[in-house]
Amino acid sequence: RNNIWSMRWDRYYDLSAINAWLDDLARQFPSLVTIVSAGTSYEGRDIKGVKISHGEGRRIIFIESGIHSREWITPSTVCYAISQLLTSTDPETMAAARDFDWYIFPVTNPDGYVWTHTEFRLWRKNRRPYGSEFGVDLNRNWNSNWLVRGSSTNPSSINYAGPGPFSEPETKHLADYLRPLADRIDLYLSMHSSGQLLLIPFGNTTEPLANYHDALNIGRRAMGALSVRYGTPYTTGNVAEAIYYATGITVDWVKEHLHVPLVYIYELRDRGTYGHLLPPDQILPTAEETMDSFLDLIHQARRF
Ligand code: ING
Ligand code: ZN
Repeated sequence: RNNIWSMRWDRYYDLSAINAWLDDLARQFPSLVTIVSAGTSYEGRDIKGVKISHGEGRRIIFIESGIHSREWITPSTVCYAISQLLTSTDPETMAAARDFDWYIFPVTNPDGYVWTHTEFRLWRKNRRPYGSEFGVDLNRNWNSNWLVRGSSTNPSSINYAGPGPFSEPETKHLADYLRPLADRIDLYLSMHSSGQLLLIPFGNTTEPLANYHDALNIGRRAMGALSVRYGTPYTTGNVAEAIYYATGITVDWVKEHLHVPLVYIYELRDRGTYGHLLPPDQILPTAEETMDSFLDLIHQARRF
């Protein structure tokens, strides 16, 4: 049987290895780790996550990753964060683990993730068939300005938004899972790659949301903390401003419907040299610097 130390940070893992590791954690840390599920994917796979809690009912930090299956660095990075929350002896990390209920879902698009390991490394969408095509862009399928911008009605597009908002089991079930938690979520993170960006909703407009300036300042400071270890530069800004307009995205729905105070998209390493094919020797540094920024975000969220 494996344990928390059996996951290494110099290689990528497939879905069954990640899920087995999560199950092992629940056995190894029964008082801290609960296996949670955001339901079932189109092909019937469990959307597995962990809850790390030192006592029920604390404020929540929610991390969703792997909604785009080819962005392999995101599950690796959040698995590293899980390992740190459970084993670190750094006082700040221990306090962050102790003071919040952490919900972390490393692979929210399990069918796509399996496909990237077995058939096509650069698959982004889920695997539901539409006509002769496959897959909906799960980061265009949320019920917030669905299909308004940066989305396609064509199933062959990598940005196919689906036949309707929440048409896909992966997004619908995750939304259903989130709703009852909404009042307790302090910080929601949607993990993507690449580009080294920290993005703030909304994706359809550069009009600032109510707390935009606070969110921007908090994000900028956290990216300062991220860059300390290896000098990795990040740009912080509004989604629509920083990259391109897109709607039906997770974070817009979380902000608009759940009113979570702090909501960010991470676009992890790199800035185009390798893109989604980030070499395994960058997993550990990416994960370490990202964890540094999580701790800084939390430090600020406590005061927010
Ligand atoms: N980027 C995300 C995408 O869905 C995003 C996040 C959304 C960025 C909207 C900018 C605007 O396109 C990646 N890399 O998937
Ligand atoms: Zn993405």
